[in-house]
Amino acid sequence: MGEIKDRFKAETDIVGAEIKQLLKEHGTKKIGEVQLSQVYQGMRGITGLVSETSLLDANDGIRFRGYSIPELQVKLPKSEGGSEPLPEGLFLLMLIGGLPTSDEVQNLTSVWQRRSHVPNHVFATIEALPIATHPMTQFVIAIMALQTESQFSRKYAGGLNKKDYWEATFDDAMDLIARLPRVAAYIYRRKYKNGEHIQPNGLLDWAGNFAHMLGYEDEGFMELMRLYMTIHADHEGGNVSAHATHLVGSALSDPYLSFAAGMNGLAGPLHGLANQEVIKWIFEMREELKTELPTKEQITEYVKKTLSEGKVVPGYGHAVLRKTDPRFTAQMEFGKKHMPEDPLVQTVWNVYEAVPPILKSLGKVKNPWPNVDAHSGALLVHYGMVEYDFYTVLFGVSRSLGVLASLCWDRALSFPLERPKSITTDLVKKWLKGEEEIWGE
Ligand code: NMX
Ligand code: MLT
Repeated sequence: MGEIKDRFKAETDIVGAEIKQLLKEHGTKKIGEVQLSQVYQGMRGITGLVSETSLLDANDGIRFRGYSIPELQVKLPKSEGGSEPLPEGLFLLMLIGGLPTSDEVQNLTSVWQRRSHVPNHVFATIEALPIATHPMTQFVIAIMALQTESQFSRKYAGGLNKKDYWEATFDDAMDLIARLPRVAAYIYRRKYKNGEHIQPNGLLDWAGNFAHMLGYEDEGFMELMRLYMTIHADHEGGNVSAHATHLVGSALSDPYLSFAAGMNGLAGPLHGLANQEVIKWIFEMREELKTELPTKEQITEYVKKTLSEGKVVPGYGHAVLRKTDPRFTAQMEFGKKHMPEDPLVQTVWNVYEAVPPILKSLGKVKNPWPNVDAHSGALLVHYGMVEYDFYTVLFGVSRSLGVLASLCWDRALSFPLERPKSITTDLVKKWLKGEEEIWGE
């Protein structure tokens, strides 16, 4: 653990010094102009954040410290006999910056195992909720219950020197990531498996142990979890869960409070909840059409019906991407390798052929291609995880890796409170008439 922390500190010191110099020399350089429409329309295209862990290209998709998903599938360490990357490796890459060795990854697995204890009051808090409570709500409440363990919060209350914020943040991030699989598995087993809980297996990696605690021992499912936890981990800094975590963290709210905020954002249907919406939509389509494998023509009609009801087609479109999401492609490759004959998986592929031309024909959808959520559910159903309300929790466990690594960087680089300026339409009207100025012009 000490070694990871020391390497992180050394790396952030170097980058921190570079940023200082860079701002000294180029701090007044403009990187874009803001149009009025962008202010009203979700700040699309406004560059306003720094997030060191990953970068999204509209056409190429996500790169983690410069590496694409197919590259990481080759270069990151795997479990013995496995072929999918271990998410521990991705975390080290995002946190420190270089490709880790197998020994480093194994060491992190052990560190997280040692830090994975979840206090009883967290389970008691979950138990106090009605069983019908959505798993994402249970997840967020459990994270809030875990906040009693925050070292940052305790140390800050005791008078923490600014220069030590990063270390308490780092310790909280490690503890929280280590504990999340146990919390998530507890919610799953409580809600769907009669409360028959499964103890952790200390011989397994972080994602493998998560699969085990969920109750899935199939090696195929464990491999899926390794891939799933890797590809959902980060999507640069502007997506709702990453941005919310960063924003709340900028108030020096501790990592538990900040991550819970991010997870509340992930629980929205336009963000992470889309993974449950996709499979629900496909199940409803199959039910209505009374077939396991609808034809492309039938899918086309069903998509048109969805749109005519004023709904979005879940799993399609993106605020930044303008091509098929490489995370969709990685899952499609997994499906081709492990379950090419599965009718649900084939349906996902048929939907992929049917939807883009229809969305294109609307003329307003900027990206008609599938995102990560269009595929994930069908792979999970294949291994028997049919409880789709739970899917966003899986996304959330994975997302902790990126947003908490980023939060460590935020504190190490001493990023300030985030506080953009807002305006009113009344001010805009006066500004357009030349009667008032907009601050910052
Ligand atoms: N189905 C129907 N209409 C769509 C879709 C879609 N999949 N995607 C975009 N549009 C509409 C959008 O609602 C908007 O319509 P209007 O002007 O009537 O309000 C118009 O197209 C322009 O939107 P865009 O600029 O293309 O998309 P935006 O950046 O605003 O939103 C999403 C991005 C992801 C919110 C949007 O594409 C969407 O709602 N997709 C479906 C939900 C989904 O899959 N979300 C998961 C995203 C990935 N994740 O995990 O977070
Ligand atoms: C994500 O993974 O966060 C989503 O693709 C949404 C986004 O990037 O805006």
